[in-house]
Amino acid sequence: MSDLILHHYPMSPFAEKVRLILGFKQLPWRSVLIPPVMPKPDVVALTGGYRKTPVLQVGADIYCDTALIARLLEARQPAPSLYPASAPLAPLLAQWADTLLFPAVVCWALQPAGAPAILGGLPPEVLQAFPADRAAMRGNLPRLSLPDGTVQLKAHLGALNAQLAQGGPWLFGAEPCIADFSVGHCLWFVHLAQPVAYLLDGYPAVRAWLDRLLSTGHAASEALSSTDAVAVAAAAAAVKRYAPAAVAADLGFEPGQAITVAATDYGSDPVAGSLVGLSADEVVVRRTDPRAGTVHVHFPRFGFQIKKALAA
Ligand SMILES: N[C@@H](CCC(=O)N[C@@H](CS)C(=O)NCC(=O)O)C(=O)O
Repeated sequence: MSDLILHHYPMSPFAEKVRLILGFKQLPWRSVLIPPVMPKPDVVALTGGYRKTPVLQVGADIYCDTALIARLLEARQPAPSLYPASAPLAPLLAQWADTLLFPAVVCWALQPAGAPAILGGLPPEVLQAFPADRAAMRGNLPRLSLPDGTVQLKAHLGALNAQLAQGGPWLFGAEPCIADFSVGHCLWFVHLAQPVAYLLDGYPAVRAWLDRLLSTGHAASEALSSTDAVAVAAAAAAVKRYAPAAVAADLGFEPGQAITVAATDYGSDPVAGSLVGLSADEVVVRRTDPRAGTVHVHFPRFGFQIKKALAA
């Protein structure tokens, strides 16, 4: 039985990124289906407040954000690599897709003609809660209008199509890499919004590339309930497996210090605990939950703000 436990829901694009990476690396996993809106009591028992999807659990180690989850999976299964030496800019293109292509895609796919194909299967109470949940998660960030999002998405698709038409078969040449998975999960969302997926037909090299990427599949998974996943954490010793070995000096924080970590874009609910790992790439918070026990919650350093917790 695999110790990789993915907390996700089917229509989540960022979860699709991880599912495809698991397929690419042929890593079996356990699948915990979580609610697409708050409240998510079992997710929050593990993360301490982080509410985005997906989260990857390995025992009592909880990995937040797909940029970090991808690096963890690379450490677990180095071949085939997501980060080939021949494509040093691939992680930057992945970051662009995750932060700039993604909102344009959501705007296009969730327009009135596309939304039912994506959200139609949700229970009525979730569907009703969805707009207010996402508005609360966005906070003060403005939502892209359809005209703004469309013009951006078409420009992005044009550039991607030109790149793939000249080179290919993958974004950085002969093999898929992290950039393919980040761009891929975004365009998968357009593909899912069937009535408006015709947009992709205007970009034939992108369409063919997406079909190739999606044929990667998701590897084998086994279902697990979220309460059982919390019990897995409670039963596991809180061992850092792939975390930075220590709190590196000169990065502004001390080992054991009380801190909060929060995303700097949306869904920025802070996670509080003591600092047990810090590098230029990753921050690890140790916290104790009444049900999950002592867990280590891991975040990428980029896209997250660490704050010293104020004394009570
Ligand atoms: N930077 C994050 C973004 C994750 C994200 O925005 N996920 C969306 C779903 S695809 C989300 O959390 N939506 C709200 C929710 O699931 O509650 C990552 O790479 O994991």
